[in-house]
Amino acid sequence: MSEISRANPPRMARLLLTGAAGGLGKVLRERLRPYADVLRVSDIAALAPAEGKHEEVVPCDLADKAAVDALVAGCDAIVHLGGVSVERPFEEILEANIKGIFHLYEGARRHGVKRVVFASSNHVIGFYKQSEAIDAHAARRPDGYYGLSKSFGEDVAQFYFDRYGIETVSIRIGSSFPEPANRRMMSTWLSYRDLTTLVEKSLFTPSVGHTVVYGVSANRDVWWDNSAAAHLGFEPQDSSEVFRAKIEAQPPVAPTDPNAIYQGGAFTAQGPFGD
Ligand code: NAI
Ligand code: 15L
Repeated sequence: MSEISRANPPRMARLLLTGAAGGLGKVLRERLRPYADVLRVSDIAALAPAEGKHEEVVPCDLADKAAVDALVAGCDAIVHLGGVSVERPFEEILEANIKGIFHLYEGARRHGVKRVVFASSNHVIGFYKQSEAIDAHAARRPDGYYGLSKSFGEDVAQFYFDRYGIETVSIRIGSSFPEPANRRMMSTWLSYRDLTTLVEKSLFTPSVGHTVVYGVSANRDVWWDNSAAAHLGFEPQDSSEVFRAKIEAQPPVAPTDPNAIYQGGAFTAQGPFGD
């Protein structure tokens, strides 16, 4: 698609941002404001107060179906970041991520929401080796309960498109932080600028059906091929290369370390919990 004009941005009446108190939520709360008359921000954690009449703050636990239904009512589109964002015991993931995404799409169906941008994760394919190159059609290989929940989320997105026509872009985010923290993230890093562009394109590109796209910057060594999502026109502008000297000054990683073997890195070796 053509570039989205930030000087004269496309607008909708009300956009919902879940997970707005989190790391990426705080970033996107600032950057998505121009795209809606009202940005409704939500989280289970404390949120900064609404900034004027163009924001609504709606606390909500994604595990609470009735609360999520009320949260979604009146929204044109949803950017869904909320949930447990790391590997945790299954019961925690079940409530926030698995029940949470079901509640979100049920609300979307009931209230006529047309578009969802889902923060999926590279951990749906985390058990591929770093020596492998994959695209969005590669069979999923989740690397834990967290990856399983994101894999389920992508299936929910596909189902609600096939059955109800609700369109979704599932962004398999790599590692989106101010800068890469280790050698693996030299490949998986997604800058906040590229994240923002990808979310914008995911919101406004027409006819996306259910599109799966890897959220990764233009790093030197990327494992993920986004040709299946070419219709989004996502062209990342940043690269982890500017951090290479800093990262390579870190102690070397043993070749037997999951961080050096698997695309999902250390997530592949976490849990099970409580045995
Ligand atoms: P984060 O952990 O900082 O933010 C997640 C937010 O969800 C938190 O503010 C948390 O309070 C909220 N949340 C948790 N359980 C909830 C519940 N039951 N009800 C309502 N809200 C709940 O994570 P971050 O880094 O901001 O990531 C945002 C999204 O992107 C997450 O879904 C994460 O899985 C996904 N993602 C992030 C990546 C990254 O590199 N930052 C990589 C891949 C995926
Ligand atoms: C994720 O899915 C996590 O939410 C994030 O905290 C990072 O660990 C990231 O993946 C990653 O793989 O680096």
